[in-house]
Amino acid sequence: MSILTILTLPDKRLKTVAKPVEEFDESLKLLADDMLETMYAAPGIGLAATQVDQHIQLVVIDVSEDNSEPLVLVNPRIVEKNGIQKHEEGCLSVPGIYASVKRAEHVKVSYQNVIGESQELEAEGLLAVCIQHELDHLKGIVFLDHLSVLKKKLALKKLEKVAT
Ligand code: K2U
Ligand code: ZN
Repeated sequence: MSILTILTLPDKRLKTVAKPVEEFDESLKLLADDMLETMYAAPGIGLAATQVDQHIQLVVIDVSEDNSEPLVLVNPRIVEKNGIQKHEEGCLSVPGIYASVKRAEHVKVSYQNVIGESQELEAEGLLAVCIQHELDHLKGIVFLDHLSVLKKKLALKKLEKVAT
């Protein structure tokens, strides 16, 4: 297993739209394992393949207190969402920047597991936030893109300072 390099803004590769996974082979399993190890080491509770410069529809998530409940979502898509919640978000690709983002309170996600079996998951609260945050990454979207023009500008300016 390996710790992978996480892309950070302003890297344009974070804007790449990920392609569907078609081959459920050993390399997919290895990438998912490396992403989980990278996420736990960060530490984080989610990581999208886009963030490690692998532009396929794959995310890993673990919102448990003791890193005991890893989720590997392949070709995930939200099939139902309702309610609204606001949550302070950060991002491993936007170090040191935090902002409140509005998202759906409850989501139903359809996805495949790492061996290609179709699955469905319902989530609310922090898990729902994390799922929406990670699926945004697969569309080339970071949480700053949900902010007002002014708030995003201020955040990017702060990011520049944090980076220098
Ligand atoms: O995509 C990422 O960078 C992973 C995020 C996922 C996330 C962001 C906001 C809210 C929920 C999940 C990282 O895990 S950010 C670090 C973090 C760590 C613990 C709790 C919340 C956020
Ligand atoms: Zn993120």
